[in-house]
Amino acid sequence: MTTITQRLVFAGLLLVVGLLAQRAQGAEDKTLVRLEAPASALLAALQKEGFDIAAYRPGKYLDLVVTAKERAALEARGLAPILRCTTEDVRRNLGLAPLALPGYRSYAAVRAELSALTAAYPNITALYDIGDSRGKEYATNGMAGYTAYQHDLWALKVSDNPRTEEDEPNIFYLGAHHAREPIGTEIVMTLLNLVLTNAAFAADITNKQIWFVPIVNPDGHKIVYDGSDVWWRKNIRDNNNSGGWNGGDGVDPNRNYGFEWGGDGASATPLDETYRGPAAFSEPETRAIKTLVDAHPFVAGITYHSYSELVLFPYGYAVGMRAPDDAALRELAVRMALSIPGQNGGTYTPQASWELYAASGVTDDYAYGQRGTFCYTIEVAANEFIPPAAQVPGICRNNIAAAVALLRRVDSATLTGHIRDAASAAPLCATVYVQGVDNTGAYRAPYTAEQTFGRYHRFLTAGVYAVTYACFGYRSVQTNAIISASGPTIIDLAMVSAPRRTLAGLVRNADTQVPVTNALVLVTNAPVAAVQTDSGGSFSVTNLPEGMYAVRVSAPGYAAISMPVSVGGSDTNVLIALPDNINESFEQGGFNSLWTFGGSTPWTITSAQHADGAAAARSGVIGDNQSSSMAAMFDVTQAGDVTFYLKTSSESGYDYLRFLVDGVERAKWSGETPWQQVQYVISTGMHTFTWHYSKDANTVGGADAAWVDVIAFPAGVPEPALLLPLLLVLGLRLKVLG
Ligand code: 0X9
Ligand code: ZN
Repeated sequence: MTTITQRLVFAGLLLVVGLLAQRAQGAEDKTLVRLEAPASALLAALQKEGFDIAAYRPGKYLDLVVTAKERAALEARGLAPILRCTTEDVRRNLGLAPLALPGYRSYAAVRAELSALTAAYPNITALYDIGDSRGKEYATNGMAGYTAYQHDLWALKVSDNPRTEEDEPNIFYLGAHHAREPIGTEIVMTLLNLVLTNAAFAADITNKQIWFVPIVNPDGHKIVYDGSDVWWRKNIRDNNNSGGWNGGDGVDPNRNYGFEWGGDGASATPLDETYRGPAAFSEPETRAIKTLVDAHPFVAGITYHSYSELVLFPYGYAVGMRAPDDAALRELAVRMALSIPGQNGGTYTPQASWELYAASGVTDDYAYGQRGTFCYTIEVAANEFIPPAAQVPGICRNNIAAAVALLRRVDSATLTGHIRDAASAAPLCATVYVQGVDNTGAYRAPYTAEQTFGRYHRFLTAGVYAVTYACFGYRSVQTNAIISASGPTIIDLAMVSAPRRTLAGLVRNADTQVPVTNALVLVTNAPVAAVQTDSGGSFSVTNLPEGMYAVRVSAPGYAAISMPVSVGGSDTNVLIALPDNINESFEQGGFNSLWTFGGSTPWTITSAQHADGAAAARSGVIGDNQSSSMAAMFDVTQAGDVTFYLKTSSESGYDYLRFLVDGVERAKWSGETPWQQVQYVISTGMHTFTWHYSKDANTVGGADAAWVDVIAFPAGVPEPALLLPLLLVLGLRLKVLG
């Protein structure tokens, strides 16, 4: 129960909070400034300090949106920011007072135009409400501060039979993820009008399904369009629970997608312009795009941003992340970029997104990494987010050829066809695996045929490829495909189901030969349930189609092992010998001879944190730009897993615990992570396992440490640390001699 005084105090507090919020909103004017010939480390340093990065051309310029205070701070450290654009300039370019130029469409204008086009072309258009904006969600939930922000996200589909999902490739064009980049909306609307009114697109309308989403972030678009804040970038998530939009709010929609969400170049701090949100797809706007992209097999798409005249392709989530389809992605990027004239001469520049800067949780990484869509980010305009109204039609016109090249990409150098069951002709979601493409580069979800028609599309570069079609329960098919730039290559397939067999086996202790009860047997590459061994150590997996399988066997107290099993012409019987596991729980008060240490400080044993027992290993106390690592060397005699528990308390996104096998990173963690168990597959042979904690140039987060506990090594023989230097020397000798 509250008293009157409590209520008055509460009301007073609300008033103060409201006033503060208003001040934050109105008080700080911003400008766009340029740092010329930026040093190579400058971008990362300013990003980390939370500066609002507008554009970057390595060695040429780094543009920032700054307050007067931030600008002075740049000057104080010897940098020379050059004024490029004031708020007044942007307002003028937008067509806001004092100069009223009609240059950009409002949300209402876009909405009305979509309706008018739908009415004018009823046979080839369908308008879909694909979701609510953040503001509409709040208003619907009764929050009075958001009644002015009740927006829907609109998608207009152009195709013959537009309300039917047809056996035709889908292509999308998205605009205005970022509020201050309304030119994306103008380009998408230009393309839409062009496709509908120009007879040259008749064939595209007949044989493709083209989707236009002119405004992905309508709440933010309104804030800029109204002139409330022409520098606004994000959506309007109420980060500070003030009940209305103000300067402390918003999630960057282009950091909120659920592929590698929460990685590099995305901030965990709500005040930052690149705030990633509290979780992947936490925002209704990105969820709406996810739903759209997941519901249709898009072959290609463009998401329009501004500025700096770039054509960017996946991946972008971390530096050096080459996509498996890099060659084909790059080929189209180059073609598109060369077709777009720059405003000051030349053409757009093609590059992988990560070559610009690492940014995780972006649209194109999700569409490509999860769905296989050739998705591009095009940064239009030369010099500013919002070019003068008079330049908008020219920029839009200049971008048409590239958009059309993407639209028609499917008509050349594509492997396509249908995959069906030979007996029933039912469509099959088979995986289409291309040798030399799918086994290179960073992870991407496997390409599969879609489920309604069994149709698949693979964009490739011209050449000859070995292709494997695989579908659980069917005999795999291998073939060669000749891909040429002059048109698609069609391979239709009728897959034959494989005979079912039983995989049976006996699991025994490798030393004593005693049967192992309750061992878990899992066929890792087939959708079948795990089975357990009975009291006699026996197991059987029935109804398994003939094929090659990876079988993982584990039991408490034993090392987990993985083995390939070929289930062939008759039922298969396997004998499995489980070796004892080698466990390291750090309970003996010191490190045994297995361990070596590196970096500036060795790891220690602590009782303050532990996943089991009373102790765990903890990284050494280190300073900025230092590291602390511990390593163990192991001769793995049977392929299997290494598992361990870890915990970190560090500066999120900068200070990391890394786990490396033979110097190659398997995973990294930072920030406040509770104890968690992880598992990595290890092949046979001599391996070095390293746990490495390191700090960047500044800042301490949390306890500034990492902990590791309960390591279960794969089956094998530990190599005592004393041997390590000896082996290295021997290795060197042998090399010199040989
Ligand atoms: O940072 C962004 O979201 C995009 N630039 S913008 O100025 N329009 O905000 C670029 C995203 C490109 N993708 C990656 N670098 N990963
Ligand atoms: Zn943008």
